[in-house]
Amino acid sequence: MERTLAIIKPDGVARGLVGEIIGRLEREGISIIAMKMIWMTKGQAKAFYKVHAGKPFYEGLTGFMCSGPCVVMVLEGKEVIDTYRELMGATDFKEAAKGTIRHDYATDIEKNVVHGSDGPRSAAFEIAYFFNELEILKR
Ligand code: IDP
Ligand code: MG
Repeated sequence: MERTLAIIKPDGVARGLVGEIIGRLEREGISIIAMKMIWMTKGQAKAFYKVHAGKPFYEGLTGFMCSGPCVVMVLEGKEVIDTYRELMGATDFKEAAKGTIRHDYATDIEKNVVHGSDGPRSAAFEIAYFFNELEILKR
């Protein structure tokens, strides 16, 4: 079993896509083992996205991530990191496969509706960034 961090970003929450995105996870058979709503400060967004520090989109991305509430979730399943990234679609929504979240809903590469960890190391860092062990279901 693997875990990954998923975020419904401020554009997804503001546009009323929370139910739609969670429905897609449930229909895929992915287990949600932790979930909450947060509104990050700029400092929290910058530390979360520190791997992108120095890139041209870092300021815009972190400003956007603290512009409104997000839903953060821990997902669990077999190969869930890749399965969820497939559900999200490519970073550039114009290249995202039909039927993916970004293909269907993204309007701007800086926003992108959803976030997902890109590997086991980033998943471990990102889950611990938002959740302590008491907040994650054990089954
Ligand atoms: P990912 O979200 O598909 O893992 P990353 O390359 O990790 O993509 O980028 C993180 C986030 O930064 C993206 O989801 C998107 O919001 C933003 N981003 C990535 N590339 C660009 C870009 O070229 N212009 C503006 N924003 C970008
Ligand atoms: Mg990424």
